[in-house]
Amino acid sequence: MDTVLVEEEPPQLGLPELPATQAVIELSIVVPTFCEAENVAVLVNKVESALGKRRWEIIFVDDDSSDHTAERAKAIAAIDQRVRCIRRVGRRGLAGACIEGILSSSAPFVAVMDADLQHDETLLPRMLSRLESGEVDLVAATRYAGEGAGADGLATARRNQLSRIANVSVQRLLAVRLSDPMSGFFMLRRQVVEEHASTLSADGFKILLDIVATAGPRLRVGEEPYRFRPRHAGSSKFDSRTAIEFAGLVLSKLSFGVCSPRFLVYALVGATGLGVQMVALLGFLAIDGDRFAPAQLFATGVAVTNNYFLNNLLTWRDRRLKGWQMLRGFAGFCVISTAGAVANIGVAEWLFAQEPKWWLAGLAGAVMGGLWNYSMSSRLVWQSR
Ligand SMILES: Nc1nc2c(ncn2[C@@H]2O[C@H](COP(=O)(O)OP(=O)(O)O)[C@@H](O)[C@H]2O)c(=O)[nH]1
Ligand SMILES: [Mg+2]
Repeated sequence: MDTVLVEEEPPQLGLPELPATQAVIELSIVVPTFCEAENVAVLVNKVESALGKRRWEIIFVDDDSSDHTAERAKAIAAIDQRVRCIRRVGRRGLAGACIEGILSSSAPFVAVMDADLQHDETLLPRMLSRLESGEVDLVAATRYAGEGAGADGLATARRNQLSRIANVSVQRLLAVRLSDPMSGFFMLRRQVVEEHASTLSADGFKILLDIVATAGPRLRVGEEPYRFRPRHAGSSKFDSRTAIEFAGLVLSKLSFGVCSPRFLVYALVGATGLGVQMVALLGFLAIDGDRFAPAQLFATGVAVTNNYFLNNLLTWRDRRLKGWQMLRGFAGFCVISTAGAVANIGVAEWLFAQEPKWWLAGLAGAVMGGLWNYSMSSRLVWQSR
């Protein structure tokens, strides 16, 4: 297929590069895994057949899968030096796993592909040749354009529909000129990720979209069509949180990175908290209509509880607290939220004294309280950045 974006000058990414021909390993294939024990050995065999005598390696990045995927991968690595496995403990996330795998590589070119054999490994040599020719910086495999392309391997008709809707919105909103920006199968010059690593989002499922949107129009992108196959063994990890994260990534890119995808999920949880608070307030007042202060206290308590458990379930899913840690986290969250409420009231009162506009003071207080709660909970309760 033709190159989608062609720039006159190759991009100057600023880091010295070893000529690709001198590299010990020509291509690193990064494979994020979560419960893919039955697939890893089959994938290694298929890649071996596809790449023949090319100098390649596979890096499995496993998030401590309960089905012992990492053990299986390491058993292969023990007898095949082309295979490595990074086992991440206490963390979850497809995009973060891919970034970590890519950054652990020293090959000039890196591919990202799924472990479940949905991606056609026979495309790898052609993708590599296109990168080696210097014609493009990134080749994305596409299910939606070109001869032989097809997405029939998507698990359900609903997934297929969702994928197409997401594609169109991304192409319109972010001006990403890829026919399949949600593809999890692509190959690129490693330096592209080295250059942008600090601005890529570790949250979410859609690493290709993030790389292309972050690198901007200087990145020369090509596409290769393929037929997306049904999953070999195991089950998909796509769920509603993945969809929320995706919306978060798009909004984050639209806000030029000011709002992180995590913050947007947090804001969404905060909005549900507001609804819960109103319902709880109404309920209390319906029973005891004369006592507003205790009603408000009760409703706030319900909202804080709602927010804590939803944040633990969604916003910080990758760092989810369980058992005693969850209860300790709840206590911490209550303290932080109380301090946040004090900050909220303090800022609102101060602003109202300067400029007596109730909506401005109220909004500023709420923003202040929200930002405080987010940054403190992030650091102290879930201990992420
Ligand atoms: N390391 C890591 N890999 C993941 C995670 N979620 C999904 N994966 C892997 O990412 C790839 C794509 O996931 P999959 O469930 O097949 O998504 P789908 O093809 O969109 O249904 C597979 O190899 C999964 O094992 C995660 O949280 N961490
Ligand atoms: Mg899959």
